[in-house]
Amino acid sequence: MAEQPLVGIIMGSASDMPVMEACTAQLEEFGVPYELIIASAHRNPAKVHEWASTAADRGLRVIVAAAGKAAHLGGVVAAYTPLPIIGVPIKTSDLGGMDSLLSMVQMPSGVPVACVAINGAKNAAIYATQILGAQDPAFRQTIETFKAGMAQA
Ligand code: RP5
Repeated sequence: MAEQPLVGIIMGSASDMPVMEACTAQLEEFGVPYELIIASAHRNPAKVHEWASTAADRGLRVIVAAAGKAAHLGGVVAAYTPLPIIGVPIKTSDLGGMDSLLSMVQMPSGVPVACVAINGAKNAAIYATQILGAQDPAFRQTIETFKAGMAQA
């Protein structure tokens, strides 16, 4: 039987996937089971609603939401779930990702979306694992080992 996904990754377009491969690769290296969906807050709002509103009951513990341009995806997902959201603003051709960053990070009071750097997909995976590690000693150890490795590099 497949492992229960703990991290849910949602991205606005298949065009975000090359950036988000740094997130999936890091989660795989850490042994964190995840699920992945492509759904846009603007193009597929019903799909986003269905996925986000069932995420917690399906066993997910943290969500990574990646989007570019008018990047409302993290905020829309946050509206439908009690789970913590980590936003990944995707670099864009017109405004270099500042559009994505500001759309994602400037959430109104009451609806937080944590936000990593533009194209910060690897950090999103690390942060998601840190959130898991706050409750799960195995993932806490994963992060401690990772940090110890960086200190030796
Ligand atoms: C956003 O629009 C996506 O997250 C993507 O970063 C951006 C461009 O999407 P495509 O036009 O490449 O599908 O919704």
